[in-house]
Amino acid sequence: MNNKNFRTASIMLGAMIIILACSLPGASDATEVPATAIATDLATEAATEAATEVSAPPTEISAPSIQHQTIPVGLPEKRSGQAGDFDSSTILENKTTIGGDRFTFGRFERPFNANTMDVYFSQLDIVDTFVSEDDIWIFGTIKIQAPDASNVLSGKYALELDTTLDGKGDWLVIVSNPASTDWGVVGVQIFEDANQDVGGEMPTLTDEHPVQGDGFETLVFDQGQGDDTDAAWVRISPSDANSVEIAVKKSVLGDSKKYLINMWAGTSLLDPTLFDLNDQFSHEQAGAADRGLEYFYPIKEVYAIDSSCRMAVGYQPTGNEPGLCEVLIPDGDGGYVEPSTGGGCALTANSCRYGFDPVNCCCRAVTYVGCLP
Ligand SMILES: [Ca+2]
Ligand SMILES: [Ca+2]
Ligand SMILES: [Ca+2]
Ligand SMILES: [Ca+2]
Repeated sequence: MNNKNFRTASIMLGAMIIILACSLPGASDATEVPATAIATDLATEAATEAATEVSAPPTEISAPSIQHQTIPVGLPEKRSGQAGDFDSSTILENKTTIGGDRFTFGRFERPFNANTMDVYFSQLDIVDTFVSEDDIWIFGTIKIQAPDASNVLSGKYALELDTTLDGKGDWLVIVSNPASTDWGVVGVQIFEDANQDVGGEMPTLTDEHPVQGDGFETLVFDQGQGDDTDAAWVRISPSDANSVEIAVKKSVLGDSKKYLINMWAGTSLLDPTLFDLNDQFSHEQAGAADRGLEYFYPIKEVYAIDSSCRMAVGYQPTGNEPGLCEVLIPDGDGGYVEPSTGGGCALTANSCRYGFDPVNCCCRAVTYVGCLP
Protein backbone atom coordinates (compact mmCIF):
# COMPACT_ATOMS: atom_id res chain seq x y z
CA MET A 1 0.00 0.00 0.00
CA ASN A 2 1.45 3.35 -0.97
CA ASN A 3 1.24 6.43 1.22
CA LYS A 4 -1.68 7.99 -0.67
CA ASN A 5 -3.77 4.89 -0.47
CA PHE A 6 -2.88 4.47 3.18
CA ARG A 7 -3.97 8.07 3.94
CA THR A 8 -7.29 7.61 2.11
CA ALA A 9 -7.96 4.38 3.95
CA SER A 10 -7.12 6.05 7.26
CA ILE A 11 -9.52 8.93 6.58
CA MET A 12 -12.32 6.52 5.60
CA LEU A 13 -11.70 4.38 8.67
CA GLY A 14 -11.72 7.49 10.89
CA ALA A 15 -15.01 8.62 9.34
CA MET A 16 -16.55 5.21 9.93
CA ILE A 17 -15.43 5.25 13.56
CA ILE A 18 -17.03 8.70 14.02
CA ILE A 19 -20.31 7.54 12.39
CA LEU A 20 -20.40 4.39 14.49
CA ALA A 21 -19.56 6.31 17.62
CA CYS A 22 -22.37 8.77 17.00
CA SER A 23 -24.89 5.97 16.64
CA LEU A 24 -23.92 4.35 19.95
CA PRO A 25 -26.08 5.03 22.97
CA GLY A 26 -24.54 7.59 25.25
CA ALA A 27 -22.92 9.52 22.43
CA SER A 28 -23.31 13.23 22.96
CA ASP A 29 -26.30 13.87 20.75
CA ALA A 30 -28.97 16.30 21.88
CA THR A 31 -31.77 14.25 20.29
CA GLU A 32 -30.88 11.08 22.21
CA VAL A 33 -32.64 10.24 25.52
CA PRO A 34 -30.06 10.39 28.31
CA ALA A 35 -29.14 7.00 29.72
CA THR A 36 -30.25 8.04 33.20
CA ALA A 37 -33.70 8.90 31.87
CA ILE A 38 -33.99 5.46 30.24
CA ALA A 39 -32.83 3.81 33.42
CA THR A 40 -35.39 5.79 35.41
CA ASP A 41 -38.13 4.88 32.94
CA LEU A 42 -37.19 1.21 33.06
CA ALA A 43 -37.06 1.29 36.82
CA THR A 44 -40.48 2.94 36.98
CA GLU A 45 -41.85 0.43 34.49
CA ALA A 46 -40.39 -2.48 36.43
CA ALA A 47 -41.73 -1.06 39.67
CA THR A 48 -45.17 -0.61 38.16
CA GLU A 49 -45.09 -4.15 36.81
CA ALA A 50 -43.92 -5.49 40.14
CA ALA A 51 -46.57 -3.51 41.93
CA THR A 52 -49.21 -4.84 39.54
CA GLU A 53 -47.97 -8.41 40.05
CA VAL A 54 -47.92 -8.06 43.82
CA SER A 55 -51.30 -6.41 44.03
CA ALA A 56 -53.04 -8.77 41.61
CA PRO A 57 -53.82 -11.75 43.90
CA PRO A 58 -55.37 -9.67 46.72
CA THR A 59 -57.58 -7.96 44.14
CA GLU A 60 -58.84 -11.37 42.99
CA ILE A 61 -59.36 -12.61 46.55
CA SER A 62 -60.90 -9.46 47.91
CA ALA A 63 -63.52 -9.28 45.17
CA PRO A 64 -65.23 -12.69 45.17
CA SER A 65 -68.23 -12.94 42.95
CA ILE A 66 -69.88 -15.54 45.18
CA GLN A 67 -73.41 -14.61 46.04
CA HIS A 68 -74.58 -16.72 48.96
CA GLN A 69 -78.29 -17.54 49.09
CA THR A 70 -78.54 -19.98 51.98
CA ILE A 71 -76.58 -19.39 55.16
CA PRO A 72 -77.14 -21.44 58.32
CA VAL A 73 -78.55 -19.56 61.29
CA GLY A 74 -78.42 -21.50 64.53
CA LEU A 75 -78.26 -25.16 65.48
CA PRO A 76 -81.54 -26.93 66.27
CA GLU A 77 -82.14 -27.48 69.97
CA LYS A 78 -82.83 -31.17 69.48
CA ARG A 79 -79.75 -33.27 68.89
CA SER A 80 -79.74 -36.33 66.70
CA GLY A 81 -76.74 -37.80 68.43
CA GLN A 82 -73.91 -37.31 70.88
CA ALA A 83 -70.70 -39.26 71.37
CA GLY A 84 -68.03 -38.42 73.87
CA ASP A 85 -64.37 -38.94 73.14
CA PHE A 86 -61.41 -39.67 75.38
CA ASP A 87 -59.96 -36.58 77.06
CA SER A 88 -56.15 -36.89 76.83
CA SER A 89 -55.36 -33.69 78.71
CA THR A 90 -54.09 -35.35 81.89
CA ILE A 91 -52.17 -38.20 80.29
CA LEU A 92 -48.72 -36.57 80.40
CA GLU A 93 -49.15 -35.33 83.95
CA ASN A 94 -50.60 -38.49 85.42
CA LYS A 95 -48.84 -41.00 83.16
CA THR A 96 -52.13 -42.83 82.78
CA THR A 97 -53.24 -45.00 79.89
CA ILE A 98 -54.81 -43.48 76.83
CA GLY A 99 -58.23 -44.82 75.87
CA GLY A 100 -59.87 -45.05 72.49
CA ASP A 101 -56.79 -45.51 70.31
CA ARG A 102 -57.16 -48.70 68.28
CA PHE A 103 -55.39 -48.38 64.96
CA THR A 104 -56.66 -51.61 63.44
CA PHE A 105 -60.24 -50.55 64.23
CA GLY A 106 -59.72 -47.11 62.68
CA ARG A 107 -59.93 -45.32 66.02
CA PHE A 108 -57.40 -42.67 66.91
CA GLU A 109 -56.61 -40.85 70.13
CA ARG A 110 -53.32 -39.14 69.32
CA PRO A 111 -53.32 -35.43 70.14
CA PHE A 112 -49.56 -35.67 70.71
CA ASN A 113 -46.31 -35.31 68.80
CA ALA A 114 -44.65 -38.35 67.27
CA ASN A 115 -42.17 -40.72 68.93
CA THR A 116 -41.61 -38.90 72.22
CA MET A 117 -45.28 -38.14 72.88
CA ASP A 118 -44.27 -35.36 75.24
CA VAL A 119 -46.19 -32.50 73.65
CA TYR A 120 -49.97 -32.45 73.98
CA PHE A 121 -52.14 -30.54 71.48
CA SER A 122 -55.31 -29.48 73.28
CA GLN A 123 -56.74 -27.99 70.08
CA LEU A 124 -56.63 -31.45 68.47
CA ASP A 125 -58.13 -33.37 71.38
CA ILE A 126 -61.78 -34.10 70.70
CA VAL A 127 -63.71 -34.55 73.94
CA ASP A 128 -67.28 -34.57 72.65
CA THR A 129 -69.18 -34.65 69.38
CA PHE A 130 -72.75 -33.78 68.51
CA VAL A 131 -74.90 -34.07 65.44
CA SER A 132 -78.16 -32.30 64.71
CA GLU A 133 -80.30 -31.60 61.67
CA ASP A 134 -82.90 -29.28 60.30
CA ASP A 135 -84.67 -29.36 56.95
CA ILE A 136 -81.63 -28.09 55.05
CA TRP A 137 -78.53 -28.82 57.09
CA ILE A 138 -76.63 -31.48 58.92
CA PHE A 139 -74.68 -29.86 61.75
CA GLY A 140 -71.65 -31.53 63.27
CA THR A 141 -70.15 -30.07 66.43
CA ILE A 142 -66.61 -30.96 67.46
CA LYS A 143 -65.82 -29.96 71.02
CA ILE A 144 -62.11 -29.91 71.67
CA GLN A 145 -60.30 -29.75 75.00
CA ALA A 146 -59.06 -26.16 74.55
CA PRO A 147 -57.63 -23.80 71.92
CA ASP A 148 -53.83 -23.83 71.51
CA ALA A 149 -51.33 -21.73 73.49
CA SER A 150 -52.06 -18.75 71.22
CA ASN A 151 -55.77 -19.21 71.96
CA VAL A 152 -56.63 -20.23 68.41
CA LEU A 153 -58.03 -23.40 66.86
CA SER A 154 -54.98 -24.15 64.74
CA GLY A 155 -55.77 -27.33 62.90
CA LYS A 156 -58.11 -29.13 60.57
CA TYR A 157 -61.48 -30.44 61.64
CA ALA A 158 -63.68 -32.77 59.66
CA LEU A 159 -66.96 -34.63 59.46
CA GLU A 160 -66.85 -38.02 57.78
CA LEU A 161 -70.17 -39.36 56.56
CA ASP A 162 -71.05 -42.84 55.41
CA THR A 163 -74.34 -42.40 53.58
CA THR A 164 -74.46 -45.93 52.18
CA LEU A 165 -74.09 -47.52 55.64
CA ASP A 166 -71.37 -49.95 54.58
CA GLY A 167 -68.66 -48.63 56.89
CA LYS A 168 -66.87 -46.88 54.04
CA GLY A 169 -66.84 -43.09 54.27
CA ASP A 170 -68.48 -41.41 51.29
CA TRP A 171 -68.01 -37.74 52.15
CA LEU A 172 -65.46 -35.69 54.04
CA VAL A 173 -66.36 -32.13 55.01
CA ILE A 174 -63.11 -30.56 56.14
CA VAL A 175 -62.31 -27.11 57.53
CA SER A 176 -59.00 -25.41 58.30
CA ASN A 177 -58.20 -23.04 61.15
CA PRO A 178 -61.70 -21.87 62.03
CA ALA A 179 -61.40 -18.38 63.51
CA SER A 180 -64.77 -16.65 63.48
CA THR A 181 -68.04 -17.03 65.34
CA ASP A 182 -69.82 -15.98 62.14
CA TRP A 183 -70.63 -18.61 59.54
CA GLY A 184 -68.14 -18.54 56.67
CA VAL A 185 -66.87 -20.71 53.81
CA VAL A 186 -63.18 -19.77 54.00
CA GLY A 187 -61.15 -22.94 54.51
CA VAL A 188 -64.19 -25.19 53.97
CA GLN A 189 -64.05 -28.05 51.47
CA ILE A 190 -66.15 -31.11 50.65
CA PHE A 191 -64.52 -34.19 49.20
CA GLU A 192 -66.24 -37.28 47.87
CA ASP A 193 -64.91 -40.80 47.47
CA ALA A 194 -66.51 -41.15 44.06
CA ASN A 195 -64.61 -44.33 43.16
CA GLN A 196 -65.43 -45.89 46.53
CA ASP A 197 -62.03 -47.18 47.51
CA VAL A 198 -61.97 -45.66 51.00
CA GLY A 199 -61.71 -48.48 53.51
CA GLY A 200 -60.46 -51.03 50.99
CA GLU A 201 -61.90 -54.52 51.32
CA MET A 202 -62.41 -54.29 55.07
CA PRO A 203 -64.27 -51.08 55.89
CA THR A 204 -63.03 -49.29 59.02
CA LEU A 205 -60.66 -52.17 59.80
CA THR A 206 -57.08 -52.51 58.60
CA ASP A 207 -57.00 -54.51 55.38
CA GLU A 208 -54.92 -57.66 55.24
CA HIS A 209 -53.22 -56.49 52.09
CA PRO A 210 -51.92 -52.96 51.40
CA VAL A 211 -54.56 -50.71 49.87
CA GLN A 212 -53.55 -48.46 46.98
CA GLY A 213 -56.54 -46.16 47.28
CA ASP A 214 -56.80 -42.45 46.56
CA GLY A 215 -59.06 -41.68 49.52
CA PHE A 216 -61.60 -38.89 49.14
CA GLU A 217 -60.30 -37.83 45.73
CA THR A 218 -63.06 -35.62 44.33
CA LEU A 219 -63.29 -32.01 45.46
CA VAL A 220 -66.94 -31.02 45.06
CA PHE A 221 -66.91 -27.78 47.07
CA ASP A 222 -64.02 -25.44 47.67
CA GLN A 223 -64.67 -22.35 49.80
CA GLY A 224 -67.75 -21.25 47.87
CA GLN A 225 -66.73 -22.72 44.52
CA GLY A 226 -68.76 -25.65 43.26
CA ASP A 227 -72.21 -26.54 41.95
CA ASP A 228 -73.71 -25.20 45.16
CA THR A 229 -71.91 -22.13 46.46
CA ASP A 230 -73.53 -22.57 49.89
CA ALA A 231 -72.78 -26.28 50.34
CA ALA A 232 -70.87 -26.12 53.64
CA TRP A 233 -70.00 -23.64 56.37
CA VAL A 234 -68.01 -23.35 59.56
CA ARG A 235 -68.00 -21.21 62.66
CA ILE A 236 -66.72 -21.36 66.21
CA SER A 237 -69.74 -21.73 68.46
CA PRO A 238 -70.77 -18.29 69.70
CA SER A 239 -71.54 -19.87 73.08
CA ASP A 240 -68.46 -22.12 73.40
CA ALA A 241 -64.97 -21.16 72.23
CA ASN A 242 -64.00 -24.87 72.32
CA SER A 243 -66.59 -26.01 69.81
CA VAL A 244 -66.27 -26.02 66.04
CA GLU A 245 -69.61 -26.13 64.25
CA ILE A 246 -69.74 -27.40 60.68
CA ALA A 247 -72.88 -27.25 58.57
CA VAL A 248 -73.32 -29.20 55.34
CA LYS A 249 -76.32 -29.21 53.05
CA LYS A 250 -78.22 -32.48 52.97
CA SER A 251 -78.95 -31.99 49.26
CA VAL A 252 -75.22 -31.95 48.46
CA LEU A 253 -74.81 -35.35 50.14
CA GLY A 254 -77.65 -36.95 48.20
CA ASP A 255 -80.39 -36.25 50.80
CA SER A 256 -79.61 -39.38 52.77
CA LYS A 257 -82.04 -39.88 55.63
CA LYS A 258 -79.78 -42.46 57.24
CA TYR A 259 -76.08 -42.15 57.73
CA LEU A 260 -73.13 -42.83 59.99
CA ILE A 261 -71.08 -39.84 61.04
CA ASN A 262 -67.80 -39.43 62.89
CA MET A 263 -65.49 -36.51 63.36
CA TRP A 264 -61.82 -35.71 63.14
CA ALA A 265 -59.21 -33.23 64.35
CA GLY A 266 -55.67 -33.16 63.00
CA THR A 267 -53.03 -31.41 60.96
CA SER A 268 -51.15 -32.76 57.92
CA LEU A 269 -52.24 -36.37 58.53
CA LEU A 270 -55.87 -35.32 58.27
CA ASP A 271 -55.58 -35.45 54.50
CA PRO A 272 -58.52 -36.54 52.28
CA THR A 273 -56.20 -38.66 50.13
CA LEU A 274 -54.92 -40.66 53.13
CA PHE A 275 -58.24 -42.32 53.99
CA ASP A 276 -58.48 -44.81 55.53
CA LEU A 277 -55.34 -44.06 57.51
CA ASN A 278 -55.22 -47.60 58.87
CA ASP A 279 -55.02 -48.93 55.31
CA GLN A 280 -52.47 -46.37 54.09
CA PHE A 281 -50.09 -47.01 56.99
CA SER A 282 -49.11 -50.27 58.63
CA HIS A 283 -49.57 -50.60 62.37
CA GLU A 284 -45.79 -50.67 62.73
CA GLN A 285 -45.45 -47.38 60.83
CA ALA A 286 -48.34 -45.71 62.63
CA GLY A 287 -47.44 -46.83 66.14
CA ALA A 288 -49.91 -46.87 69.03
CA ALA A 289 -50.87 -44.45 71.80
CA ASP A 290 -51.70 -47.13 74.35
CA ARG A 291 -48.69 -48.26 76.40
CA GLY A 292 -50.32 -51.66 76.70
CA LEU A 293 -49.57 -52.32 73.05
CA GLU A 294 -45.86 -52.68 73.74
CA TYR A 295 -44.90 -53.76 70.26
CA PHE A 296 -46.42 -50.68 68.60
CA TYR A 297 -46.13 -47.99 71.31
CA PRO A 298 -45.52 -45.02 71.00
CA ILE A 299 -47.25 -43.18 68.14
CA LYS A 300 -44.94 -42.73 65.17
CA GLU A 301 -45.91 -41.68 61.63
CA VAL A 302 -49.58 -41.20 62.46
CA TYR A 303 -49.60 -38.46 65.08
CA ALA A 304 -51.37 -35.22 66.00
CA ILE A 305 -54.74 -36.68 65.13
CA ASP A 306 -57.94 -37.60 66.92
CA SER A 307 -61.12 -39.27 65.74
CA SER A 308 -64.47 -39.98 67.31
CA CYS A 309 -66.66 -43.05 67.00
CA ARG A 310 -69.46 -43.33 64.45
CA MET A 311 -72.94 -42.26 65.38
CA ALA A 312 -75.92 -43.70 63.55
CA VAL A 313 -78.43 -41.05 62.53
CA GLY A 314 -81.92 -41.71 61.18
CA TYR A 315 -82.05 -45.42 61.98
CA GLN A 316 -81.51 -47.94 64.72
CA PRO A 317 -78.09 -49.52 64.26
CA THR A 318 -77.71 -53.25 64.75
CA GLY A 319 -74.53 -52.73 66.74
CA ASN A 320 -72.45 -54.62 64.20
CA GLU A 321 -71.66 -51.57 62.07
CA PRO A 322 -67.88 -51.14 61.91
CA GLY A 323 -66.59 -48.27 64.00
CA LEU A 324 -69.96 -47.66 65.62
CA CYS A 325 -70.00 -45.93 69.00
CA GLU A 326 -70.60 -48.38 71.79
CA VAL A 327 -74.29 -48.59 72.30
CA LEU A 328 -76.25 -50.22 75.03
CA ILE A 329 -76.71 -53.81 73.94
CA PRO A 330 -77.77 -56.07 76.77
CA ASP A 331 -76.40 -59.56 76.40
CA GLY A 332 -76.59 -62.85 78.25
CA ASP A 333 -73.23 -62.93 79.97
CA GLY A 334 -72.71 -59.90 82.11
CA GLY A 335 -75.01 -57.59 80.22
CA TYR A 336 -76.28 -54.26 81.39
CA VAL A 337 -78.53 -54.25 84.42
CA GLU A 338 -80.79 -51.34 85.23
CA PRO A 339 -79.60 -49.52 88.35
CA SER A 340 -81.98 -50.02 91.23
CA THR A 341 -84.10 -47.03 92.01
CA GLY A 342 -83.80 -47.55 95.73
CA GLY A 343 -80.59 -47.13 97.69
CA GLY A 344 -77.46 -49.00 96.65
CA CYS A 345 -76.24 -49.96 93.24
CA ALA A 346 -77.51 -53.05 91.52
CA LEU A 347 -74.51 -53.10 89.20
CA THR A 348 -71.16 -54.75 89.77
CA ALA A 349 -68.03 -54.92 87.66
CA ASN A 350 -69.43 -58.12 86.16
CA SER A 351 -72.49 -56.25 84.95
CA CYS A 352 -70.52 -54.14 82.52
CA ARG A 353 -68.78 -55.06 79.34
CA TYR A 354 -66.43 -52.09 79.24
CA GLY A 355 -65.96 -50.98 82.81
CA PHE A 356 -67.99 -50.14 85.86
CA ASP A 357 -68.43 -46.68 87.40
CA PRO A 358 -69.35 -47.31 91.07
CA VAL A 359 -69.69 -43.61 91.88
CA ASN A 360 -72.41 -43.04 89.33
CA CYS A 361 -73.55 -46.65 89.36
CA CYS A 362 -73.37 -47.15 85.64
CA CYS A 363 -71.48 -48.96 82.92
CA ARG A 364 -68.77 -47.07 81.12
CA ALA A 365 -68.30 -47.23 77.38
CA VAL A 366 -64.93 -47.47 75.71
CA THR A 367 -65.66 -44.55 73.47
CA TYR A 368 -67.84 -42.52 75.73
CA VAL A 369 -66.80 -39.95 78.32
CA GLY A 370 -69.09 -40.56 81.25
CA CYS A 371 -71.69 -43.24 81.44
CA LEU A 372 -73.91 -44.95 78.97
CA PRO A 373 -77.36 -43.38 78.85
CA1 LIG B 1 -60.59 -40.17 69.78
CA1 LIG C 1 -59.85 -37.19 72.35
CA1 LIG D 1 -59.81 -51.10 55.51
CA1 LIG E 1 -61.29 -42.78 46.31
